[in-house]
Amino acid sequence: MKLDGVELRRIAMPLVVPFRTSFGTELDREVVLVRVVGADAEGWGECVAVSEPRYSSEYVEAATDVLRRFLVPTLLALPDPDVHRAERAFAQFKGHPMAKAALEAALLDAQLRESGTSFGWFLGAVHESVPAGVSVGIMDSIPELLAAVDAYLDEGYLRIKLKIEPGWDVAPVRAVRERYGSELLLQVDANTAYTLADARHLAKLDPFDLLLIEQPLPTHDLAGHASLARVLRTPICLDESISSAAVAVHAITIGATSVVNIKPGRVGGYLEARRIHDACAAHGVPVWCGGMLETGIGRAANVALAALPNFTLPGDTSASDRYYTRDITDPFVLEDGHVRVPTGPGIGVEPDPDALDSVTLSTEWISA
Ligand code: SMG
Ligand code: MG
Repeated sequence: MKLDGVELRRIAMPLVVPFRTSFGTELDREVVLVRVVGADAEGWGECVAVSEPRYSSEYVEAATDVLRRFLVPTLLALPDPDVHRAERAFAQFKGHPMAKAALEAALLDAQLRESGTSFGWFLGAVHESVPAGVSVGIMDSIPELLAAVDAYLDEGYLRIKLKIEPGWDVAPVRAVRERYGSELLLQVDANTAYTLADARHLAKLDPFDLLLIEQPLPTHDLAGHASLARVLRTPICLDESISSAAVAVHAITIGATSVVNIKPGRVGGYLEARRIHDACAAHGVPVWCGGMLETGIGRAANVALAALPNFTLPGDTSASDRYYTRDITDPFVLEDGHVRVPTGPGIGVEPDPDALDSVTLSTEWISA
């Protein structure tokens, strides 16, 4: 497809409630949106990098810089740009998967809109809607946590994920398990907050029959996760560690992970995300779709991905109102605990121009 240029748009969206994890507290979601403009269609992508390099090394300003200086010019220089050629061209630059994923998603959206096909169709979605879980941040007290979980369960969320850190782990898990009983699908996410020396402590979570413990140890410590897996009964699920299909296969093979969280931004795009899905399926390892507090743009694409067959656990693909009072697209809503997969061309949703303007901090245009 012939490209006219690419717009980078910085937005800031206030979250409905602060989101506290073991690495920090988010109050506002600062996002770079990418718009790829072609002769016959345009497409949108969302960069999931956060404001500071605390989840991973990427952050908004760095992602913008690498997009502006390296990725967008590389895309615009391709004689016949398409998503597969773009992915290969981006590979010459090390790292920056979130920046690459955003531009790849915008290009893919444009390509699919041009051909009138949906993200779900392209990726191989087999469901019309996907089960929604919700990720519940670290709170100041157990009563406050239980009130939040009560409200989410009332809304219909099918699975609860508690963010944990040293000092906020066994007690909140026990409180939630005792209040809602053994039926509740419950899991925890440590975002790398522990070390192998905490293995005995983490084993205290075993009696609570968690679906999984997500990323207890540092990002690059696959061997440590394999050791921990031999001590815990709770299955380990890697998030931060899984940067590619090759790493996923390695982690599975050495016994470091028995469930995988897939986030397209973390792995460089939807093409690699689908490869991870396929590789995990081939190894009999279930996957689920992670979340990075996306707006409707990123959420639309994630929900399509989550409709692939090996996404057998509810994802962090919550409804728009869990994050934002006013999303920039038509909001994603919960219907019986599920979120509907868009069926229109591309990601199937559009930003609302007024909503978008009201949150825009800056835009820049890079011409072909
Ligand atoms: O999008 O609902 C969401 C957030 C889910 O907990 C969530 N994400 O490590 O899985 C994770 C965290 C990272 C959040 S960083 C902003
Ligand atoms: Mg996580």
